[in-house]
Amino acid sequence: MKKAKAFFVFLSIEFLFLPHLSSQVKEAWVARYDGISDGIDHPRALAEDGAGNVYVTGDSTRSVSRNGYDYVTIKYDSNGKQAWLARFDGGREDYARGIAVDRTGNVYVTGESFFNVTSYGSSTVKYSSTGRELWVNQYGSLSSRGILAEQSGNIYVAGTLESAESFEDFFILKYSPVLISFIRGDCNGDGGASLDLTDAIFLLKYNFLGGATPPCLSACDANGDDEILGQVTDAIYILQFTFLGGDPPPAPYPDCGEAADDLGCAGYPQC
Ligand SMILES: [Ca+2]
Ligand SMILES: [Ca+2]
Ligand SMILES: [Ca+2]
Repeated sequence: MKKAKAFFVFLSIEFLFLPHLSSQVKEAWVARYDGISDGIDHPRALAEDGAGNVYVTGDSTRSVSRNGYDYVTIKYDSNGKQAWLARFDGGREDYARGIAVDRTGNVYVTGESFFNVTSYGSSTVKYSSTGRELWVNQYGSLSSRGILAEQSGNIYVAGTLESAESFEDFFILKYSPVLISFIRGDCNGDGGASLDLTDAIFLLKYNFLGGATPPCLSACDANGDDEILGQVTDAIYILQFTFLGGDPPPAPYPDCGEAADDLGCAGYPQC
């Protein structure tokens, strides 16, 4: 009987404290995504970037008949407003399972894909900070479950690897960025000492007037944000540096140096 009384007192005290505990948080915002034709949409993983933005990825049907899944990845700003949305369709079924964000806001998503009727594996996708797909890498017989982005640019994917010998195993796959040597900002490829008006013009012509393709797209990324297409920001960056005392391009500049090549560099003969 004593025990029963003590238990009742304990419950009463708990009850008294519950309202205080539940008032410690408030709903700041909610966001909802309903995909194609009110289809089936399942979030699977979350990440944040330290700047208040939050990222979610998951599976989303891609047709009116609700057959076939793609990855859907969404960035929300600190107010819960959608900043961008990217779908990945590897051709068949794609189920997202993990997401990570690196220090410059690039986003990595991994999951499972069916390559054809009988074979499957992981598909890992890198998006720029504005949600543009930069690359896709696939690995057979791997069912990805999580992903980690290291500050240095390395990516780790963890999942289950299936094989005839050992059935199903823990598996970690490390991706390292492909490094190339170039001078940032030298869009026309005539050398870092010649980073000038002509580089900005070369880039603007390429982007907006059907001009020649730069020899090294990564060199045109003067502000180093992994974006050049359809933008004026890199040309403005070059002009501000050249004429208005703006900041120099981030490394590699002014000397040749190695950096990740996410944009495509056919060749940079100056280095
Ligand atoms: Ca839906
Ligand atoms: Ca130049
Ligand atoms: Ca850029």
